[in-house]
Amino acid sequence: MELKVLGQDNQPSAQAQAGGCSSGTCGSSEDGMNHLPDSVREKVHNHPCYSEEAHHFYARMHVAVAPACNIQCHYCNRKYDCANESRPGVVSELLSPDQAAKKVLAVASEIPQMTVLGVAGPGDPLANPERTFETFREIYEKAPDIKLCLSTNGLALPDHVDEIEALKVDHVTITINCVDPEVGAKIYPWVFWKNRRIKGAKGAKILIERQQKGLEMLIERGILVKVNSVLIPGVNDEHLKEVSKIVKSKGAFLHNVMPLIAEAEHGTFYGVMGQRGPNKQELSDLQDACAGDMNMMRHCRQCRADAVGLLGEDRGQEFTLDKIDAMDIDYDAAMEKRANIHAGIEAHRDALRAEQAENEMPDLLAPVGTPPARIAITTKGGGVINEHFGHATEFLVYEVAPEGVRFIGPRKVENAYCVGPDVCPSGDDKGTVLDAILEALSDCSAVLSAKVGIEPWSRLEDARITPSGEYAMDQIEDAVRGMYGELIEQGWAVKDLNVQAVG
Ligand code: CLF
Ligand code: SF4
Repeated sequence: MELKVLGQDNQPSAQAQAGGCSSGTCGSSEDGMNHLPDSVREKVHNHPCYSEEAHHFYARMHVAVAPACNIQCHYCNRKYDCANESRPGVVSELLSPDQAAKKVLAVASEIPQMTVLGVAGPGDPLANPERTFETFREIYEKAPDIKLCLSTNGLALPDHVDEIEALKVDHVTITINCVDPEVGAKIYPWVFWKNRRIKGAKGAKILIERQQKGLEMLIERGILVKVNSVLIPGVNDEHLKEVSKIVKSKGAFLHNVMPLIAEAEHGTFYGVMGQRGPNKQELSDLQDACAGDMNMMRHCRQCRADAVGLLGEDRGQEFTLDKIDAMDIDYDAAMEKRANIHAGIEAHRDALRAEQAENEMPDLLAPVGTPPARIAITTKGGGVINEHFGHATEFLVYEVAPEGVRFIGPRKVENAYCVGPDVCPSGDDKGTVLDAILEALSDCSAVLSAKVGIEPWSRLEDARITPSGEYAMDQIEDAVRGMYGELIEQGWAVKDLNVQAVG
């Protein structure tokens, strides 16, 4: 069957065939949502963070309108974006609400797959309520087809639930790292509350109470809540299981456990004190432990506060203020085009599901007891293997076992191995970039790309990672299953999954 999705030029391409995790083991996969009421499915089906499947097809954007913050986290340096949703060490350009609204209309016109506008920093959106809500108000009035999304530390949340509801901000993320003030005192040195700086466990207690109250108020009003937690080994790792239980019991929709990234050069308290982040296995073990209680998000990319595009890509440079000023935007016309394109994407997803339902899958992919393998893939979106190894800036890692396939998470590589003849690294530089990729994939037994060059091919083989270009344009999960079969036939050596730090 020929299936069409949009490429970066927004023209339908015949390259894509499928999308998402069909195993139902990803907490936020569409299959895992069949039990949800229609009203909730409607809120989730095209939100790239709330649905793992949707993130192959739909994009989000953030506008950095909120500079101030009302608490201090030990993993934050105010020179950078709020680390509760963003990758540490990244600085976004601050916009006024008017500039932000203009940018949103420009992006929505140029990238019709963009369905969600989030405000996530660079400080705390609700410590800057006027700027945040002015931005939302403008978008609510001018672009009613865009979903609004907000991320907060929760301290000011109960004061703003009415406005959140009135502006139809249907998705709110609260970063909850603890429910015990003694644990909180190790994460938050102070909170700024009622014009006073309150330190230690006393301050953490206020923050926790406000977060929980805000969560309950949002749930009462039918607003979807995602909870982010930063996993800090030795501080809140065991404790997060209790956090997950509690937020689930109160009605949170999704839990996103993110790894602490603490680098001394970022100048954060944890970075300077040498607090380590979790390794890949610690992160996925904790996500698994929490998954018994909760839908888990595993596809978070810890975006910038001004991110634009599909999760994992950043098209912000296409929408700088000078470029936006030069654009002539007819949003009514854009909305019509967007509606048509969204209908095409949904038809495509329906066709995929129908196709998957027709394909008879064996109950077991291999005899019981066959060890699981981790397999990395490269994709530009659309749910297929369509990215060259040398162009990838991230790898998606899947784990496949006799019982099925599940998504483990993305692995970012700081530099593409080869981004074109002008900037392609050479000699030692190329070797260094490749070393970093091999390290990122050290727990994987195979990597599937649209194409793999000769040099990386032999380095991958030396590292006992089987490269393959045979699955180009295949649906991701089909390809992963196929490669698992090949590995079994070859009698591959199982990898040690206890690997280096995430990040
Ligand atoms: Fe942005 Fe966050 Fe809304 Fe998504 S991001 S405010 S819920 S629209 Fe998404 Fe980015 Fe992870 Fe956030 S991948 S950092 S979870
Ligand atoms: Fe930094 Fe965000 Fe924490 Fe505020 S809430 S201190 S901006 S990480």
